[in-house]
Amino acid sequence: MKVFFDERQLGHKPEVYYRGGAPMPHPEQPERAILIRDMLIEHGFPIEAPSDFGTDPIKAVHDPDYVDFFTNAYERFLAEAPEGALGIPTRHPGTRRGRCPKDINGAMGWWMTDTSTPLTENTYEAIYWSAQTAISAAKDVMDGARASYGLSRPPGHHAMTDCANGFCFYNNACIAAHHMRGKWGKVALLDVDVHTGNGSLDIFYDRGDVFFCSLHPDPAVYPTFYLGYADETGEGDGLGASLNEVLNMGDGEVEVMEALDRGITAIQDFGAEALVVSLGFDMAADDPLAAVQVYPEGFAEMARRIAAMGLPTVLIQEGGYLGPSLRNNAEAFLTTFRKETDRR
Ligand code: SP5
Ligand code: ZN
Repeated sequence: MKVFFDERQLGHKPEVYYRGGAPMPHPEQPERAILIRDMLIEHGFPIEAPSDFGTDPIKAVHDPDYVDFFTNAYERFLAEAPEGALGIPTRHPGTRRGRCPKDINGAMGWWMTDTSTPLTENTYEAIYWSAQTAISAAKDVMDGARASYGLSRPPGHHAMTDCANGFCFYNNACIAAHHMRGKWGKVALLDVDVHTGNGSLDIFYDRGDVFFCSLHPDPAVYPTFYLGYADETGEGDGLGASLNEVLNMGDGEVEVMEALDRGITAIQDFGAEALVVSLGFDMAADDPLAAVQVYPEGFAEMARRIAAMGLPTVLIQEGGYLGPSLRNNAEAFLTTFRKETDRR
């Protein structure tokens, strides 16, 4: 199983995260990716640089103006920013009516719905190569690999067609899944990050060609609040092709595996020919954003159950934050997934 990764993804350096208004160090740090990469090198995984597919596959999922906004947004922000300012929006339109203004602060609020996606000096390079990493992993599987892993960072599953939120800018997993439609008629996206894949849900909500399933605690209780409820099952052509498996706060591995099995069954009933996994490790019991309790052996068991679906599979890294078990959880999932898929 190949691993795709590019050091330019490390250039996004968010400093501050506001939790309930309280500033704290931002959890989505470049060291997350370094830690996972180094663990994989120790296990002999081949690490490959992504190819450059340009912005067309990104714009196939996102508003082209949203994609282009980031190319020079930080420079525009810096040109007018007071000393010491952070690249975060301070006002939001609260509606999609109206227009994106020329003013950079107005534009930032137009394209971002929270304060967790700051613009930093090399944010564009990082999000561009994070997306290319995902597309490269998808291409590897389209070319015949049984499985491939895109070590994407910053993550993507909260990003919608035209807005960043929840540490996410470009929706890497959706970009990969849509790209894979070039080869397969029906693709599924399974999101096992502990947070709602609200961006992915929104992007594929009215599409019948991509099935989306996310496992996460009740969004009314555990952010992201606005999407991810059990009664959201898709609309139009996509009716029945979205599935929210809602967990309870503090759930253990028994409940998580039951939810995972329901998701897997739904994906099989849909008739998916290929699979993308939004792979977060923040279901860990000791994750800094912990909400449920999964341990390394639980991550290995998730890998076994997903691999047993027998589908061509692209794993895309989402969340999972620096804590005592991040390395062990990534190791358990990824070495197990490799073993189960190399066996064929
Ligand atoms: C990709 C990803 O994992 N994004 C995370 C977005 C987090 N959003 C808000 C989480 C709020 C967590 N509150 C945690 C309390 C832990 N004691
Ligand atoms: Zn997450």
